[in-house]
Amino acid sequence: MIVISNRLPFVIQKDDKGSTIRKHSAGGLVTAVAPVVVEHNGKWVGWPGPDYDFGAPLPESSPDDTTPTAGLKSSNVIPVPLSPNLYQSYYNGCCNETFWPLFHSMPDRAVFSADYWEAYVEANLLFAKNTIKGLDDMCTDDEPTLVWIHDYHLMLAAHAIREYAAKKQYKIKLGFFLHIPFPSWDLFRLFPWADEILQGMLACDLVGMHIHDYCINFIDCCNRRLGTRVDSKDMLVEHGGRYVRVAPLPIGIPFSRFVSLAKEAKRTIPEDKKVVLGVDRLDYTKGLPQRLKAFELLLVKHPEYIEKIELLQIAVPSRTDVKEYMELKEQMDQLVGCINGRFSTATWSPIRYIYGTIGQQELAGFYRDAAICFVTPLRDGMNLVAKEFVACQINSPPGVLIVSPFAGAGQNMLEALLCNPYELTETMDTLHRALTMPEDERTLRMNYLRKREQNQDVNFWMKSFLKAIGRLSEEGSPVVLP
Ligand code: GDG
Repeated sequence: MIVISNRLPFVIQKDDKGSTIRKHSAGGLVTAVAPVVVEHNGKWVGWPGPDYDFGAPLPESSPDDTTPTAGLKSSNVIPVPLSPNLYQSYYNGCCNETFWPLFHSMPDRAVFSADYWEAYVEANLLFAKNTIKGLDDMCTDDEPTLVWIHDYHLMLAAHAIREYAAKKQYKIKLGFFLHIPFPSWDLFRLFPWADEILQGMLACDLVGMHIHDYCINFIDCCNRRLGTRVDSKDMLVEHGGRYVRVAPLPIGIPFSRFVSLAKEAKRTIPEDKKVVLGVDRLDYTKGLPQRLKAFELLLVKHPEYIEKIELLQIAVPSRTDVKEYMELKEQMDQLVGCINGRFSTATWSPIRYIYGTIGQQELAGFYRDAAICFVTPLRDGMNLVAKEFVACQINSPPGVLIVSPFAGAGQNMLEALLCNPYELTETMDTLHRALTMPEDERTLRMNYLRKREQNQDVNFWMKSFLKAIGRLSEEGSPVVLP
């Protein structure tokens, strides 16, 4: 198995003494996929971070490393060299200023630039070339090698890999997973190089997305833009004499790890305190200003909550060199200041705002002890915070999850309270309903939510992906389209 993602599963950094070390990345993807790459002696292709000097030996994991990437030897890792200029235009430019807003259905924020696009094509080709190096080491005559490409950074990488494998007569299966939404045709068509993106993704055998709606959007775009024959019922797209399977494969979380973390976490929220919790990267897709305004409205309409509840918002700094993100930070600072200034008393402030990252153990404690988790993105591929919250809800009686229908999680976590974050009164009313929900209803809803996340955890997701790609015949043609 070869996994390709924009970043390696760890960042290579210099420590105080100038030695090169690995810094672990804690995401669910790494937790689930790294052990499988280790077990099968596979490879991981990705950018190692700005501190790595190309040509220098890659650091091995330290003997006391207990993270999921500990077993990844340097021979399992292929770092992709991207110059600072290329990285700027490819990653900050095309990925973050174009695809991120467009795919989150915010076209007014998207920048369309031929320079960015050129950098994106170049970077994708570099990722593909480095993957090809891995193929030479791994492809045998027996089992096909699985090449698993992750996310919107690498939508063009598959084509060159497929061509090379065909030339060498290597058996491979190419899989792609998109972690963000796939937009509707009407938005996708704004991208001037839409054909290339679709063709790039169709160079795979399987295209996985979080939910059915995104799959339908993708299939519709293939049909309308490329004129390909599609079967929306069986989710197949015919392309280049092959059939590409498109499948909803909602990602899960390492459920049992979060339960253990929650069991061990110290209590930092006193038992008599009702905390409404928000945990997000500071990103304009997450609906943070709307969330603060809905909370403010609650204090206006229901003054009985004054001195009784608190909004604890963790906002992790993200893409801090992009203008939109700097502006959002300013806006949040102002809103928090205004609301706290307006409602604070001598002994209480309504909002506790952490601009930074906290440890995962502490986070699990917050998830466990919060009365409500307030997940209100304007658009979100899935949203793992909603899932991590329910995993950590081991107290009795439990809290309540509020989730936006515009997050993938809002489509699958059916027992959560849904609210439209674009409408402040509805959001405020939902918050009030959650705060006053009877204990037995909370318990019933939470039990169902937890069961589903436990059964469909991140390992289940990975196995589902492997099963979906394994089901294809060698030619990639499981059924014939009418
Ligand atoms: C993309 C898609 C999709 C947050 N604050 C802290 C912290 N976190 C961790 C959470 C969670 C992760 O960050 C955030 O995941 P999300 O899913 O909410 O959002 P994105 O980063 O936008 O992820 C998203 C996901 O990919 C997976 O496919 O669900 O839709 O946008 O795991 O726990 N972790 C720690 N401290 C913090 O302060 N340790």
